[in-house]
Amino acid sequence: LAAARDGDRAALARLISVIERGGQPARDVGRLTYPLGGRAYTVGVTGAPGAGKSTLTSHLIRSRRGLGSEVSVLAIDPSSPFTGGAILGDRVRMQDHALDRGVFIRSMATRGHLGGLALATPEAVRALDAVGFEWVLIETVGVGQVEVEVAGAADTTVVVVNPGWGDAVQASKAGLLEIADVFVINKADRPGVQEARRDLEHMLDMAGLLNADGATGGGERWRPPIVPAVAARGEGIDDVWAAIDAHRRHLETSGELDRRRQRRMIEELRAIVVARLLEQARMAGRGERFDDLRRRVFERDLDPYAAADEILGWLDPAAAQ
Ligand SMILES: Nc1nc2c(ncn2[C@@H]2O[C@H](COP(=O)(O)OP(=O)(O)OP(=O)(O)O)[C@@H](O)[C@H]2O)c(=O)[nH]1
Ligand SMILES: [Mg+2]
Repeated sequence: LAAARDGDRAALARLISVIERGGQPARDVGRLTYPLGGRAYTVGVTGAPGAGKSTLTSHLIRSRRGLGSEVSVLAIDPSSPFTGGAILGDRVRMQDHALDRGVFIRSMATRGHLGGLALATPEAVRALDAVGFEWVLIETVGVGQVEVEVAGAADTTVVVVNPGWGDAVQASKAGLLEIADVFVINKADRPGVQEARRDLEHMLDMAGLLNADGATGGGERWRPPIVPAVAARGEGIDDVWAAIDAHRRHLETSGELDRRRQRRMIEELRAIVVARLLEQARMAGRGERFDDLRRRVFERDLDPYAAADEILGWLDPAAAQ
């Protein structure tokens, strides 16, 4: 950690590997990085496979580097057959920054980490925060619930869609509409941009009507802006940053940033507790004692709730994991 804070990028990469692998060493890293953080601002970039997230991210990096900020990127790899090539693709598209020491790009997969990506990602973000990155961009493919959750756990979430029939509807089905703070219609060099914009506006109107009783905690409600871009040509990048910056100002002036971060913290705490209980239950669910229980439930000697009570009784709250 000390080396990483001194700017040693290889040390930082190793630190993130430790977090990825999980277990006690990851927890030690977390204990050390946590008090050092709190300054980084996180931006999630998500969307369907191939929407142009990496291309956009690469330009977002370049643009913010132009202002002198240090930028890091976590590219989350859900390791699904869908996106098998994602890591390689990201490496290729982002190699422009390979020689820039103000940029750190890292792909992350979930391996040993208890709770998987949902828990490993905030831990990795805290490591990047602790070594002093002002910006942490998190690229995830919005395919599954966990990936959508990971992207939505950023301070500002950018959802990338493409022009063309139904992409907005697909985004909505994937749960991306709920987490979007900014929409980017990327590949705006293709036909259908106006239709995509209209679909998104329409869906935002509907969502606004559904929440009309306004449990917003006061203040102006944020309506996600819709920004066209041609990432492949670097067009629209300033507009995307302007939208992100505006959203950040909105969160900061309304007090919503702190509320969001608190909600996230509670969510994470809950997830840690659940993951640890599951792990303990998994351990308890082995051996003769469990076989016996299973047999009794199967023979209707014991109902499932009573069996669950019994299993909970086996768990050892003090067993640190
Ligand atoms: N026509 C056009 N193509 C683009 C644009 N932006 C990106 N692409 C192309 O779209 C393809 C996918 O781009 P990526 O940036 O890898 O997309 P991604 O969303 O990161 O993809 P995954 O991480 O695999 O989900 C590449 O061939 C890009 O060159 C654009 O604005 N217009
Ligand atoms: Mg990508």
